[in-house]
Amino acid sequence: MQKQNRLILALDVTSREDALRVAEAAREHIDAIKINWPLILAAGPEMIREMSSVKDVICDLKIADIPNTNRLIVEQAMARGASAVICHGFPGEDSVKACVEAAKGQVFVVSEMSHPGGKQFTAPVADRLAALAKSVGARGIVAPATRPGRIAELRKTIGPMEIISPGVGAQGGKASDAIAAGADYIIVGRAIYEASDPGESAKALADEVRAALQAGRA
Ligand code: 3DU
Repeated sequence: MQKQNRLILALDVTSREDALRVAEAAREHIDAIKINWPLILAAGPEMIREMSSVKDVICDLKIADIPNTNRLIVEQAMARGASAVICHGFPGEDSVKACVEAAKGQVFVVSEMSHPGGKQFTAPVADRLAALAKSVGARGIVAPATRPGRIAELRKTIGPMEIISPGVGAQGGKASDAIAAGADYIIVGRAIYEASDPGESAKALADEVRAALQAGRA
């Protein structure tokens, strides 16, 4: 996955036409496309392959099952061209390990979720979920742009592993805050695909990220 714009497009649209339109418009300003259930259910799993010809695809299936089922799910996603998958950590070490093995390490584990309900069950165990991700050799974690302080905290647990961070825009988080707190990439959906000009919106976010990085270096 490139690390040029540090922007991952969450392509939660529900038709192939919209997916192609938004991906094409945002293409030069993003590093990867995250595909979740809405697009897969609406337009089929072949969207993974189709989008992988535009950018690297992260399959956000929030995988959360027993190890054997996790393995089968990850194999299907990778066989269609996914570069990485996202799984939950709460099913336990064996379940996360099965994902890591099947994806050859290309796994992001959800830690604290970004929505208000994320405080209820995920926040109290987020550091343990992040430590689990590290111990099984995952690539990184998903941490909330809505609570940048938590990104900085979780960074202490995982060291140089990657942090991808949703919650920018529609959920109230700011791209610059998430990057300043230590996120490697921000994940943005509605603020791009619901914009009247998705390409312009993606560009503005990528510019904001660049400015935050420069300010951090100054
Ligand atoms: O709020 P947005 O429209 O920018 O979309 C955010 C995306 O990130 C969406 O696909 C959602 O399923 C995913 N996500 C979170 O929003 C929060 C998490 O903790 C994990 C994933």
